[in-house]
Amino acid sequence: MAAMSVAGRRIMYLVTLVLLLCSTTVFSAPAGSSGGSTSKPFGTCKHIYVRKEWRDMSILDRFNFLLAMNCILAKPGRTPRSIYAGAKTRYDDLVATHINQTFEIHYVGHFLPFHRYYTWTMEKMLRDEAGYNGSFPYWDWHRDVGQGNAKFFASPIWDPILGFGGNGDYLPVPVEQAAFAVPGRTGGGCVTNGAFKNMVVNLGPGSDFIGVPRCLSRDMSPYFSGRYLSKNQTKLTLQAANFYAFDVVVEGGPSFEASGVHGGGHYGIGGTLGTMGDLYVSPGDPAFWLHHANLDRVWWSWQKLNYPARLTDFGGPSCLMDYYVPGQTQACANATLDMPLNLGYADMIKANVGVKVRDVMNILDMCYDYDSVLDPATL
Ligand SMILES: *[C@@H]1O[C@H](CO)[C@@H](O)[C@H](O)[C@H]1NC(C)=O
Ligand SMILES: *[C@@H]1O[C@H](CO)[C@@H](O)[C@H](O)[C@H]1NC(C)=O
Ligand SMILES: *[C@@H]1O[C@H](CO)[C@@H](O)[C@H](O)[C@H]1NC(C)=O
Ligand SMILES: *[C@@H]1O[C@H](CO)[C@@H](O)[C@H](O)[C@H]1NC(C)=O
Ligand SMILES: [Cu+2]
Repeated sequence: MAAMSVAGRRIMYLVTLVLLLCSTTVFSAPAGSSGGSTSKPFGTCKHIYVRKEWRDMSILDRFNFLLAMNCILAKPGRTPRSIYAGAKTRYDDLVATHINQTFEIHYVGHFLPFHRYYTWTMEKMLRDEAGYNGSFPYWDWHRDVGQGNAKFFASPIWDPILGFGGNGDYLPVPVEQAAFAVPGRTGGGCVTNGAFKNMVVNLGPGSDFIGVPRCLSRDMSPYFSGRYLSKNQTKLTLQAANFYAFDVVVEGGPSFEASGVHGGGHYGIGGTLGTMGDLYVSPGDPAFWLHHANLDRVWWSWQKLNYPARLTDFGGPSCLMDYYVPGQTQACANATLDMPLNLGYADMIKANVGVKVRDVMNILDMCYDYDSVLDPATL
């Protein structure tokens, strides 16, 4: 116990230090910000940053990542209060953008491109505004799911000291919600340990832009993750013949009976009462970035299975759930590679208006890569 409190005090000391650096240090301008409007909004890569699984990162990188994330959580944001009254921090700039566009960026063809750019933006913010220079982490679901509750809860991702903290205490769901509760949910209360135990979720719940400041909560369902994040589901996902089919299998249907890997992470961590289970405000849980980085890795893995052809394979509806059904008329045109992606006040490419889907099709253009890809033949 003595060792733990020494570690605890050291973390407190370093958090204080980073918060100080965070508010005073000026970092280099983002890539691409010097050339004005250009056909390459991400600029020329000076370095390709390689993303790694959380537990494969060095202890120092993990430590610094958590500190830098706390920096973004504390740093004053850019969203004017007159626009979103509850947005206070740089982190909230990202959450507000997600809430604002909830029904424009899910169950559409550009779901994956938007979230690729969105996750890249968090990485860029950590580097340019919080001084982080380590690997950006992803969560390789397969290491934790499908082997029972104990294995899931013991994941180093939830480490109470060098991790994102664990589940919340069990809370029953209100009677009127019981029929729609996430199967296998086990928590619902505040996260009480780890690097984010004191964080405040300012925006939401739901689409509330004034916001009810509250704790980060988790309502884990190892069962749900086991069902939708096991190797068999990833294999099915990677077997999709074209992007349209790939997007459909990743997102699944809007029900717990027809989820895909995307929902497997959201409801496996957030359940019914947790932050990750809230469609609007889910990026309010820092675990969101690990899940979405792995989702992005699954897309990159799929692209690599027929490379470079799949760098331009894109499609799907441009408005919510407007999927093509033979014999029926779609309400909107399909999404195209020229579809703009808008990050509002979270944007890290200030000098360039108009990042489009085509700009994010190749992660190497965005100056990052993954240390490994998945192959359905070996899953
Ligand atoms: C950041 O990391 C990269 C790759 O390890 C390295 O090349 C670069 O010099 C580092 N930058 C700083 C400021 O430490
Ligand atoms: C994958 O395995 C899980 C756990 O056994 C099961 O619940 C799920 O239905 C399977 N999914 C597919 C796509 O086979
Ligand atoms: C949208 O894409 C689907 C699948 O490629 C296609 O069958 C459909 O005709 C397209 N819809 C429109 C409105 O272009
Ligand atoms: C909210 O989203 C709309 C697109 O639906 C966009 O035009 C607007 O700029 C966004 N507002 C902010 C503050 O991000
Ligand atoms: Cu989302």
